[in-house]
Amino acid sequence: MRPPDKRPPIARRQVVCILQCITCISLLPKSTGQTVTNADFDTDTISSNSASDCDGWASAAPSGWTAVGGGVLVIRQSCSNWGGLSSGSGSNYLGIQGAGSYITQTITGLTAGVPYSISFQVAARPPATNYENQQIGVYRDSIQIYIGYPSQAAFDTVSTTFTPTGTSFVLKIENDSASGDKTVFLDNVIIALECRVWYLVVRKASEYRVGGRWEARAEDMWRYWWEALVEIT
Ligand SMILES: [Ca+2]
Repeated sequence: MRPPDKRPPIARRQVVCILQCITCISLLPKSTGQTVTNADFDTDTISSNSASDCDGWASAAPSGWTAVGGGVLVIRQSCSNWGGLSSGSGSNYLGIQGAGSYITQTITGLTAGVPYSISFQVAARPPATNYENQQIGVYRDSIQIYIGYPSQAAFDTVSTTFTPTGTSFVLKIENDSASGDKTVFLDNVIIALECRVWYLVVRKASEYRVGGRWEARAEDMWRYWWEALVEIT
């Protein structure tokens, strides 16, 4: 059943519609993603070309990132010395070896209070008999937004969402394993504005779906936009 019509007068609706359009136009272009410098860990060249000796920067950071813990290194795809995995994204991926080692990068240009997604490819160093329970954590400033045990068989793409409180934050990706020789692999870090406004509009419209029919009228869409924008701010 259609809910009571609580719409304000037409003049106010027109003003609201104009504000909605301005807001949407300002938000949607950013859905192409935020800049993450050297997100694919392919900026740096690994000097060695042998099949087994195919990593670099055991005590330094990859370009664009700060490394802490001394166990951060860039690894060539399919490097046998690190288990032979390949992410399939570019020439290299990152290895974070040793519990407590991590990388950071300041991400800028965000819109406070609006949800973003972060996705990345992740794996753990094989073989399982020696390197079980390798854990990776992702943090927005000091707040954990992802924790997981990556596969040792292949890279997987995982994602999570977060809502920044300002226009920038420090992204931290850490080896959160228990102590010991444990290594997590990382590649292809992508941060993008979530299309949550559209999602909420569709969800709110579906609330008025009765008997398989869409009861929402086109003229009601202004309200769904408004409610969606209010909900995310
Ligand atoms: Ca890569």
